[in-house]
Amino acid sequence: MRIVRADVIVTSPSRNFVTLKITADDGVTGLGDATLNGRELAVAAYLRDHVVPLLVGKDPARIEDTWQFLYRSAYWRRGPVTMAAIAAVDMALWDIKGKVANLPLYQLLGGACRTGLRAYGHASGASLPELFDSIREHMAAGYTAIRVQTAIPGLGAVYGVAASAASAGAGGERYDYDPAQRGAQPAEEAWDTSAYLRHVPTVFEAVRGEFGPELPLLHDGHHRMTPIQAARLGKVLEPYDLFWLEDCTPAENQEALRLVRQHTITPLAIGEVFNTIWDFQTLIREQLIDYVRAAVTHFGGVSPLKKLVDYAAQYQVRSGFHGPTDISPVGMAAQLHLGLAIHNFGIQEYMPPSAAASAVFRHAFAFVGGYLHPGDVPGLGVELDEAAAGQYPYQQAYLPYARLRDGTVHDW
Ligand code: CS2
Ligand code: MG
Repeated sequence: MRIVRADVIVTSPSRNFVTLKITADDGVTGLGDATLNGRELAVAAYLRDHVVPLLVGKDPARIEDTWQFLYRSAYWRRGPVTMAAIAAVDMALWDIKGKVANLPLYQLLGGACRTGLRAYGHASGASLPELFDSIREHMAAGYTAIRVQTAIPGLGAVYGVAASAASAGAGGERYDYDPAQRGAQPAEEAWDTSAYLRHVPTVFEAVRGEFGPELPLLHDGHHRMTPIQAARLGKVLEPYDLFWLEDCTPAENQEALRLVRQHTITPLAIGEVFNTIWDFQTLIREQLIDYVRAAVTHFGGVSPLKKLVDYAAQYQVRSGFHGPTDISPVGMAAQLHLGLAIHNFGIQEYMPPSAAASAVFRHAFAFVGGYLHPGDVPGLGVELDEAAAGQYPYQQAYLPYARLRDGTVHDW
């Protein structure tokens, strides 16, 4: 069997997606997600100009060898663009292997360790009543775990807080539907960490008051605190028994988490912007985190993400794979197969794809009663409707960025 062609498909059904489609000489095809929010075309070019020419003629069955070839022969390793490109190839080859074996991917990864994957959804509000309504909406939709993000008094738009329907984004979709906003320039948001640190504990106190002690609650600090600020927030949130506090501080400096861990027992999740196992090594080896947040699309694919969770398992660290709308249905499918097959599964983030995206990416995975299942279709279980994809040309879009009151650029 030989790869005869590989196509890079860029489409924008409510948001931009980059997909690699590999075709083998017997006509079997495989899909891979290469979507890097706000930098999509960089990965598309990396694939088109540098990777696709190297794939044609290769044996699609040699997944690990192809991964090592793409990672090592590039000489320039790691980084979000490179690893998203390699991820797409890896996913597509696993898709082909599943179709050839006539098995869903999770069966090739060792079979199911559970009947479904518990998911968490994104509730948010500009006020407590709006937040409570959003939590109820998500519970009514089946979610049994809820991420809580809230507006901050004195600040305008902040990460994760849906614009109510009235002031929704250009497509009429909720703000938290996708943080990347179409346009030629990124939106600037004001940020004030002290105001945030004063407000968030009051919100979790109110949510626990309203919904009781059992509902698993998650919160995303979205990389905005210094280590000591993160330690403080983790500590004051302890009475509200969070499932996790995510990305509490930028973790390029992994040692920074030692200070956080020293001061709080609130479980910590990190890693959605990480691209290789090296980014996690100290965090896992020193038990500085409890969940790995890597996503298959940004971590180089199924093959390295499996190695990461196997390493994490030695330290009782569990998976919490990143699953916002900028992970395409192809990427979501791939990590659901992996999540079903691993023992140390923790929880799966799930922002449902839009109706337009689901029409372009017809997917076998399903969300029922708060749990996800990848389906039992051979391979990943996603078919790309290229005619439909052609209806949605790429549109420039950027993630917002943040500035402090004195104008300093801050982590968004
Ligand atoms: C977020 C993401 O879902 C999350 O946990 O951190 O929404 C993140 O902001 C986006 O994926 C950025 O593209
Ligand atoms: Mg996050």
